[in-house]
Amino acid sequence: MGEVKLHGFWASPFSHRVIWALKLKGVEYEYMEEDLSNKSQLLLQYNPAHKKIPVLVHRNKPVAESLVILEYIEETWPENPLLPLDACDRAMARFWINFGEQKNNRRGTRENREEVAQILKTIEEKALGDNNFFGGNTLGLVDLSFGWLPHWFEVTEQVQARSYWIRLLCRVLHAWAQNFKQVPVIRDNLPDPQKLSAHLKRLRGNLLKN
Ligand SMILES: N[C@@H](CCC(=O)N[C@@H](CS)C(=O)NCC(=O)O)C(=O)O
Repeated sequence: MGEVKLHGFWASPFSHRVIWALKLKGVEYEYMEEDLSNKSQLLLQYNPAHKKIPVLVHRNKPVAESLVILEYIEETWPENPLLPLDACDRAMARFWINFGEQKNNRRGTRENREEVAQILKTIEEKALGDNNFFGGNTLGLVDLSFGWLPHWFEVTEQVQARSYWIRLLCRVLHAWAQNFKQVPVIRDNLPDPQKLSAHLKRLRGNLLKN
């Protein structure tokens, strides 16, 4: 203990990406919950550019940004690989992670629902195809990077009182989401849906006020 620390926030899908990767690799770590309204001095020191969680600290050296952390974990603990061995397949995995991330960052903008649906359709048809997981039969970094979809997207949809339209529109992606949530490491490390829903409602309420 003490060698690996993770600064995170219980409701953050970005923290969860890192938690899942560490657990899948069997890496022991100490978890430091951050109060995002009163960030610790250590967090500010470790991530001075963004001042955001997650930050992984390994042997007293910080690594910030969830996708950068995932790559660091994969390089540092190569056992149970989360990226394909073939360089071309690895490049494709990184392409889809990048694609999803750019689209994920635009979720909060005025993009309408049809556009979001189009993005999800592209991911479903071009990246997932007939596979159980993005990497084939086992979970990999692409799955972890899209891991906000099954739980957070679902709870957000409920908070916004919309029907769960992805289930109807993207059946293959929906089936993937169910596979994903059944993997023990994922199933056992998801925030409580009721608590998350209350948290997202509060956030939405604050956003609507401003
Ligand atoms: N691109 C970053 C996003 C991290 C992020 O947005 N973290 C949020 C919590 S979900 C945060 O620390 N917010 C605090 C703030 O913005 O002050 C990543 O992938 O790590």
